[in-house]
Amino acid sequence: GSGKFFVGGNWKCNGTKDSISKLVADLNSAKLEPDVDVVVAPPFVYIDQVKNSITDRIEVSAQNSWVSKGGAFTGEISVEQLKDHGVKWVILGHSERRHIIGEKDEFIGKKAAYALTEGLGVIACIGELLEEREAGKTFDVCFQQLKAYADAVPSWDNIVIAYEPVWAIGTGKVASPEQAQEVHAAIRDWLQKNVSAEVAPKTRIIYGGSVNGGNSFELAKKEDIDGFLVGGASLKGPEFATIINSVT
Ligand code: G2H
Repeated sequence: GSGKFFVGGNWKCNGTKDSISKLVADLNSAKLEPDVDVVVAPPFVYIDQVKNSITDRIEVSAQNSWVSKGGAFTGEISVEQLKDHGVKWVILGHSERRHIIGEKDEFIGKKAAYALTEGLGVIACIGELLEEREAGKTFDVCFQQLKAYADAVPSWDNIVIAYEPVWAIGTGKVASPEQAQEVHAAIRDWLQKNVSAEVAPKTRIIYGGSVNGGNSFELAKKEDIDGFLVGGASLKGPEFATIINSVT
């Protein structure tokens, strides 16, 4: 793989003050391999609680951010507000925001550019739908989504790419290590040809989609899989720790 192994827990729209307090306690007491960047992304309203209770070993991410400076944007949360809470990362371009909420490539690229300019790290998600995979368009779709980031961002220094095939998200149908590796290698090749020979080897490309404590070890062995973005299994402290510790 490239760079330090990176594991993110995307809690999505889950949790209560009580359940999150238990999850944080479990994570604080878990034994985690030192050579892994670990990030959790709680819902906005619990960021303060998590930030105030979680070990410094684990950084906090948001699940979204506004596309520009805050102001008259009802219902949005600005990058400045996230930074005010000590948030270090933001997940952008998640398939649930693309396909349920309707966010488009260009808007996502602008969000990434703004967050990076303001100093947040960006977990930039991409991934194809089942019908796109079946039509042989997996690479086309991923490259188009990558291009939207590449056209907008000022630098790739603080970007982690998350490849999340939509058919594997929350379905229990994980991509095989070979399927994931094939796309990760293609992404790295795309970076090499379209961004730079320097960025390609050092950018971390993580896999997301039904990762759990039982499949993470085999996936982590693959050359171009540099970590994971974990949804459902990140809500269970011990299982999330197992996934973190699958670093090879
Ligand atoms: C993919 C993933 C986390 P899950 O969305 O981003 O979720 O692990 O539940 O498939």
